[in-house]
Amino acid sequence: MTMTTTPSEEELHERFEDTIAKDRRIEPRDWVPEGYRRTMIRQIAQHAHSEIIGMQPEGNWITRAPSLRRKAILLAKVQDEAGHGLYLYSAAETLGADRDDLTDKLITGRQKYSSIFNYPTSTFADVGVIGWLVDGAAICNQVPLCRSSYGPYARAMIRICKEESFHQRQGYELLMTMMRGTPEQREMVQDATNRFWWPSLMMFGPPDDDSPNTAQSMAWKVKRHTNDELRQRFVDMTVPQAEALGVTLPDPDLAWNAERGHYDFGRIDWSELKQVISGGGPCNAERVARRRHAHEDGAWVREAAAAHARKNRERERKEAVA
Ligand code: BYC
Repeated sequence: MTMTTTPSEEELHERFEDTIAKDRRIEPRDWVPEGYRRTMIRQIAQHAHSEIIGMQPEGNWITRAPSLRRKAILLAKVQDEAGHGLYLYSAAETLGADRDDLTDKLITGRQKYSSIFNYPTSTFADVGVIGWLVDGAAICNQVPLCRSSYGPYARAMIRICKEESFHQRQGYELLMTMMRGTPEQREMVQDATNRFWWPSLMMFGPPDDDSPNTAQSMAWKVKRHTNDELRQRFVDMTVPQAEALGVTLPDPDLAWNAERGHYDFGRIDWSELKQVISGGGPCNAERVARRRHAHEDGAWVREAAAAHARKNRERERKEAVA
C-alpha cells in the first residue's frame, strides 16, 4: 500500500522556486506563494483593464472614419482589443480572481489601467499614431511577456502580440498615407506625434530606481526586462521609423550615442505620469465614467445570460434523472 503525504509549505516553496529556476511555466494547478498570486492578478488585471479602457480613445473615431475601409479596419481593431481584455480576465480567473470583483475595482477607481488611455484623441491622425506608437510600445513590452513564468498569461500574450503587430502596421500605413496627402494632413500627423510621444515613453512605467515591483517581478520571471531597458529598446526602434515617415520626434535631446550603441533621449516628466496614474490625467474621469455606464447598461444582458444558463442546467439535470 502506498502512503500519500501532503507536502509541507517548505516543499511547495522549493518546487515553486525550482520551476522558476528551470524556466518552466507555473500552471493554475500549481501551488504559488501568496505574493506571486497577488502580483500576477495585479498585472494581468491592469493589463485587461487597459485593453478594455483602450477601446475608448479609438472607438471615438469609428463613426467619423474618413472611408468605409478605414471604418472597417478600426472596428476590427477595437473588437480585437475587447478580445484581448477577455483572454486576460480569463487568465486572472485561473489565479482565483473574480471577474465581477475586477470590473468593480476598475469602475470604482481601485485598480489601475495604462496611463496612455487618459489622453484625448482629437484628430483622425491620432488613430494612426496610437497604432504606430502605442501599439508599438505595447509590442516592445509584451513580446518578452510571452516568456512570462505564468503559463496562461504567457500563452495569451502570444496571440495578443500577433494581433498587436497587425495593429501597429495598420497605424503606420495610415500615417504613411496621410504623409503623402495635403500639408494639413502632414501637420495633423506631426501634431499627433507631438502629443503622443512622451506619454508613449511613460507607458513603460516609472524609471527603474523608482519602480517598486520590478526587482521581485524579475526574480519571479514575470518580467524579463526592466522598464528602462524596454523604454530604450522602443526609442531605438522608433527613431528610424519616424525618419522614414518624415515626422520629427518632439525631443531636442534625441541623438545617437555611438559609445552606448543607443539613442540618448531627453528627461521624461515623471510628475505627469504620477498625476495621470493617480487619476488626474486629462480624461481619467471620463474614461472610467463611460466604462461604468456601459457596465450598468449591460446589467440586463448579464441577468438574461445567467437565467439562460440556469435553465440549461435544470434541463440537463432533469434529462440526466429521466
Ligand atoms: N500606467 O513598479 P512598477 C494596449 C503602475 S494595452 C498606469 O514599475 P510593474 C492597447 C504599476 O502598475 C497595454 N500604471 O510596476 C490597448 C504599479 O502599480 P501598483 C497595457 C502604471 O508592474 C488598447 C506602479 O505604477 N500593457 O496595448 O513592475 C489599444 C509602480 O510601477 C504605469 C500592460 O499592461 C502606466 N504606464 O511595471 C491600444 C503590460 N506604469 O499596482 C493598445 C503589462 C506603472 O503597484 N504590464 N504603473 O500600485 C507591465 O508590463 C507592467 O505592469 C508595467 C509596470 C511595465 C506596466
